[in-house]
Amino acid sequence: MRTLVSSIALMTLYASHAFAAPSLSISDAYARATPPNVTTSAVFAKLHNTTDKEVVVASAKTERAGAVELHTVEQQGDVMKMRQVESFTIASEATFALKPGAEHIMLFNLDAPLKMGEQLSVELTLLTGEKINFDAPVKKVMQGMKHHHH
Ligand SMILES: [Cu+2]
Repeated sequence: MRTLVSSIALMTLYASHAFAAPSLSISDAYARATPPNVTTSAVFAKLHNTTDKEVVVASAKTERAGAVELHTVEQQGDVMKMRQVESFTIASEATFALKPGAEHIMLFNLDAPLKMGEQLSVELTLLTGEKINFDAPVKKVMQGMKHHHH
C-alpha cells in the first residue's frame, strides 16, 4: 500500500495538471438502507486527503435524493442533534471519517427506498471545483444518532 501511495505521489509529480490524481481517495463508503416510507438516509465513508494542502468538501449530491446536506452531530444537553454545516475540512494527508453519530452526508427526498445491495453513486464537489465520484453500497446501519438515551 505504501509503495502504491508513493508511486501515485511520484506520478503526480511527473504528470501535468491535466492528469493530477484526485485530491481525495474514498474508502469504506456505504449508505443506510431505508424502510418503506422513509425518505431520508445518510452516506458514510472515509475521505483521505492525498494532497499536502487542506481539502474542503463544499457539497455533495446524488441523483436519488432531492436534496443533500453535509451534517454533523452535536450534543445538546442530553440529546444528540444533527446540524447542517457548510463544509467538511480535511487536513493535509489526514483521513476524515463520515460515520453514524458524527459527520455524515444527509440525503432528503429520496425517490425510492434505498435497498440492501443497491449502489448509490455520490458526487462530492470540493471548494476548488474538483469533483470526486464514488459508489456507496446500501447497507443496514444502526441509527447511531438516536441511541443516546439512558
Ligand atoms: Cu443528518
